[in-house]
This record gives sequence, C-alpha cells and structure tokens, in this order.
Amino acid sequence: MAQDAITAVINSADVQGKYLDNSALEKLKGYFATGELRVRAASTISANAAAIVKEAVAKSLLYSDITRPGGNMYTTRRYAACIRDLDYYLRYATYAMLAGDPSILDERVLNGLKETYNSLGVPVGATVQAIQAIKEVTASLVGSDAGKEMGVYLDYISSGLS
Ligand SMILES: CCC1=C(C)/C(=C/C2=NC(=C\c3[nH]c(/C=C4\NC(=O)[C@H](C)[C@H]4CC)c(C)c3CCC(=O)O)/C(CCC(=O)O)=C2C)NC1=O
Repeated sequence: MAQDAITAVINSADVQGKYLDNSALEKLKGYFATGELRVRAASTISANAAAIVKEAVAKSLLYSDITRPGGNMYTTRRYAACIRDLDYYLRYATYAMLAGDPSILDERVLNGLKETYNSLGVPVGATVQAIQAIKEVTASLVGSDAGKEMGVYLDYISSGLS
C-alpha cells in the first residue's frame, strides 16, 4: 500500500505499540513545516507539466541517435510513448513529493517497469538522462528547496530503473 510521511511514522510506532518517539515527531515536524512549499511546488509543476517535459526532452534526447531511424524514439508512436512515460514520471514524482514518501512510486510506477523496458528495447540510460533533465528544469521553475524535494523522488525513479 502506498503511504505518506504521516502513516509511515504512525505505522512504525504502532508495530511497537508505542506513541511516536522524538525522532518520529521530528520527522513529522519537518514534513508539516514544508507542507506549504510542497503544495505550492505541486501547483506550479501541474500548471507547467507539458512545458517541463518538452524542455527536458530538448535538453537530453532531441538530436541524438535515439530520435533517428533505428532509435527507440523514432516514429511518432514511439516518440509519443516516450513523452507519455516522462509525463508519468513527473506526475508520480509530484505525488510522492506531496506525500513525503516514495512508496507510491514502487507501487504504481516501478513495479515491472525495468522488465517492460528491457523487453521492448527502451534504453534505460537515455531514460535516466531525461529524468535528470526533468529534475533540472523543475528545480529552475520551483526554486532550489522544492527542487531538492522533487529531486529525491526523480532520483528514486532513476535508481529504480537502473
Ligand atoms: C504509470 C506507470 C506506467 C509506466 C511508467 C509505463 C511505461 C511504459 N512505457 C512503455 C513503452 C515505451 N516507452 C518508451 C520510452 C522511451 N524510449 C526512448 O528511447 C526514450 C529514452 C524513452 C522516453 C524517455 C517507448 C519509445 C515505448 C514504446 C516502445 C515500443 O512499443 O516499441 C510501455 C509499454 C506499453 C506501451 O507502449 O504503452 C509501458 C508499460 N506505463 C505505465 O502505465
């Protein structure tokens, strides 16, 4: 089950039959203190999602062998599939950033993804480059604090794919 920063600390206290200890409370404090920042970043990202992906693709994949005949992004269908995948990564990273917890990424994005990519010949290295470009473009849009938060979850997807 996908969880968030709150249910994560509650579940781990409950397993021990205890109230939240100091380190759990500190974690929650940090989460609540950055709540406004997370919500604002999510709103900016959702208003600019298509532009973020477009710029990230321009920075990382366009004009490379991947978009030429023989490349995995060649043909309109495969190009569109790639853009759609990057849209998924940005949207789910935004959910995880709001939740302050990566479990939704394991559950809804990474589950079986590497196997799918390998069987279709989708290059993982190039995908990770595009995700890293999304990270840069997003940070330049939402500022470095929120950008760092988003970076945690975009990196989580990158390492889950690698
Ligand atoms: C929300 C969870 C979710 C994810 C993550 C997801 C990914 C996903 N990407 C796919 C394909 C694909 N993914 C890509 C992506 C790329 N090719 C490249 O060269 C680039 C480096 C890269 C983009 C960055 C391409 C081109 C295909 C189509 C491959 C093919 O059919 O030949 C497929 C196979 C089925 C399909 O074509 O739709 C899945 C399941 N689907 C989901 O439901």
